[in-house]
Amino acid sequence: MTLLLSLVSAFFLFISSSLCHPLDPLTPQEIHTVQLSIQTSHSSSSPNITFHYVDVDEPEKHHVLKWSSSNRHHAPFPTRRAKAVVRVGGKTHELIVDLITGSIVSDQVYKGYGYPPFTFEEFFKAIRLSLKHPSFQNSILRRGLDLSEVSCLPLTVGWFGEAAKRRVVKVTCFYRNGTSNIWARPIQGISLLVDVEENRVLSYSDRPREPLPKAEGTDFQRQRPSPVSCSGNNNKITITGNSVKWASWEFHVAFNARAGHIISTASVFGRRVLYRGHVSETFVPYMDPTQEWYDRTFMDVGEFGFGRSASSLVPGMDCPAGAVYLDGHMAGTDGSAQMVPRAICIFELYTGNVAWRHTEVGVPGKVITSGEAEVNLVVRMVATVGNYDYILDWEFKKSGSIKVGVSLTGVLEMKATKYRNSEEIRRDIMYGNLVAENLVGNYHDHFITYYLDMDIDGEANSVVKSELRRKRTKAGERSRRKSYWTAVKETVKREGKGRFEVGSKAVDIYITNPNMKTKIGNEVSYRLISGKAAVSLLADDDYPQRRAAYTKYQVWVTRYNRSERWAGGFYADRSRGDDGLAVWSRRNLGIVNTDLVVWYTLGFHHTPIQEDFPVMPTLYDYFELRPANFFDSNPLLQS
Ligand SMILES: *[C@@H]1O[C@H](CO)[C@@H](O)[C@H](O)[C@H]1NC(C)=O
Ligand SMILES: *[C@@H]1O[C@H](CO)[C@@H](O)[C@H](O)[C@H]1NC(C)=O
Ligand SMILES: *[C@@H]1O[C@H](CO)[C@@H](O)[C@H](O)[C@H]1NC(C)=O
Ligand SMILES: [Cu+2]
Repeated sequence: MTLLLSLVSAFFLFISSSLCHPLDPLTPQEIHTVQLSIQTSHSSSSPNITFHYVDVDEPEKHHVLKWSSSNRHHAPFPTRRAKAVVRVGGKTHELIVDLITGSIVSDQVYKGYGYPPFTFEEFFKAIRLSLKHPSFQNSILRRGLDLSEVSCLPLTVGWFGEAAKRRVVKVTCFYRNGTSNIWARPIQGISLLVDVEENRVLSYSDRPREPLPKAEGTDFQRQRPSPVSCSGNNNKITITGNSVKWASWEFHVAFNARAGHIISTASVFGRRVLYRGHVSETFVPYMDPTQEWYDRTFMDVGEFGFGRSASSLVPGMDCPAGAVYLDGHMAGTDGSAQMVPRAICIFELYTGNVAWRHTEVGVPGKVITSGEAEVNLVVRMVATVGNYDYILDWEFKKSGSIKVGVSLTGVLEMKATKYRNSEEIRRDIMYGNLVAENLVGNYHDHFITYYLDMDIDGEANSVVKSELRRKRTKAGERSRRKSYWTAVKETVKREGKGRFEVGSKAVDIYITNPNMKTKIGNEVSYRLISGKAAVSLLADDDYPQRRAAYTKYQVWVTRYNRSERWAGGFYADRSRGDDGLAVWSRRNLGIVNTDLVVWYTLGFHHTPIQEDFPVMPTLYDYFELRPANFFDSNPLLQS
């Protein structure tokens, strides 16, 4: 804190008293400063300003690096600013607020396609308007249902080539009457299109109805068993503000409404690995082309936000005993600070696996056995986006690996049907499977795309693609073998070639620092170990696919650019695919020995089954960033 005392502004001191790192998330006081400044500058319409994005305006990377490498004494604390996106009078404003003076640095109207994320209040408003709508009430009564047992939910509507000029949601409803699992009881056929800014229902439709699925067997609430304690030890984790030290790792954890948790400036044994990593976008398209379902093509991060969807973690269920919890702060619709208690947990995980071992019997008269149990550090959050729960883990290993995993659970999005048994279905196209009587679990995907600003021993990095290829032994080689395989390595020169399908082919991707060598001359690297192969199967000219074009490849590499963090573009709601990773990559910039960003997509093609009902057991996939010639030998023997 000594550095801060030398700075002049009293206001600055007030704000910074709890700040330790330039990438720290906005404090509640700072969020308040942003709210006040913007309301003051737009005072004539201030009651109607809605806040859609408020976050730290990310300081220039070189300022942050200079500050963190100077031991916090000499380099100045980077300028502390906030970026906000608000809607005023039907326009989207992008503002930068100086958090020291509280003044507006810039205020520009965004004129491109697409809209900022929805807020909770807008969703609630759409539900209230729907429940009050006379035609809707009539439909409910005509079906013999009790209005007080109806739950409605707004869904984003995507874009299908129309001139989108409104911020709308499509409201769809469910009948509780005896269950808390609303998703299992869709009132099929009714939908309302609601303009969340004009506060009115634009259209109403009640198509031929399907039977209401029954309530029995749909509830998933259970008495929670007492927590299993298999850890309970946090004295090896040091958390100062948002900075974490554990084993040989040091990193910074932040939280924002859009990405959820963010890992920054991660280093192992004092050597840099990852400047910044977080979920960048998701894409969840449903495979049902009918009127009620075709537009379910969600991009949850950009349309709503993983942080905004963060669930308060439940000790003993979400995180083991002994976990350390961090609260999350964000701006609500009116710009005021809101807190998510226990948004993030950090804990040591005894995986039950062996980190390394060996038994040696080759030494006469001895049996030598040595090894180590695997103990990792997990940074976790849970985003509950409507029906689904995403458990998002960053797992740090003592071996220098970072394992990034997602578990999917929650409730399927389901469609009512007249069928009660699969054998009754003859020629009807179902777009999914019968998971219970009168209920179809529709086919869909989950794509979760990560932003990974890799800095392997510094910013200047390259990407090397290593393909394992079969070779025939040549006639002259005088071998009794006919074939073998070898690794053919190639440095990827440009962004246009920095797109890979992994998982299905024998291809390894290395992020290397061509300027740094191990003692025996290998380029220091990290290897990307991919999870299951999963790219989008939709046609390139399908509208949802145009918006989420980045799901056509599982790995992309682009040159670092401070304004490129959201793979589907910043304005994802009703976007048209004219911004985002696939567009940036077309610039085809050189990516040799320069600052790089790797984008990785974890993908799940989900064909629902009965066990996914009424609530699904977790489905897990991960990728790993693993040191490869980064250390001179196994680092586990050094710790
Ligand atoms: C706020 O919005 C409401 C409803 O759209 C409108 O009637 C009112 O005039 C607006 N107030 C201001 C100050 O712009
Ligand atoms: C609602 O639940 C009650 C109690 O189980 C039942 O008697 C009633 O028929 C149900 N109403 C509808 C419309 O399903
Ligand atoms: C950085 O990204 C922005 C947004 O995509 C783009 O407008 C700008 O030209 C990029 N800068 C460079 C140097 O490529
Ligand atoms: Cu699913």
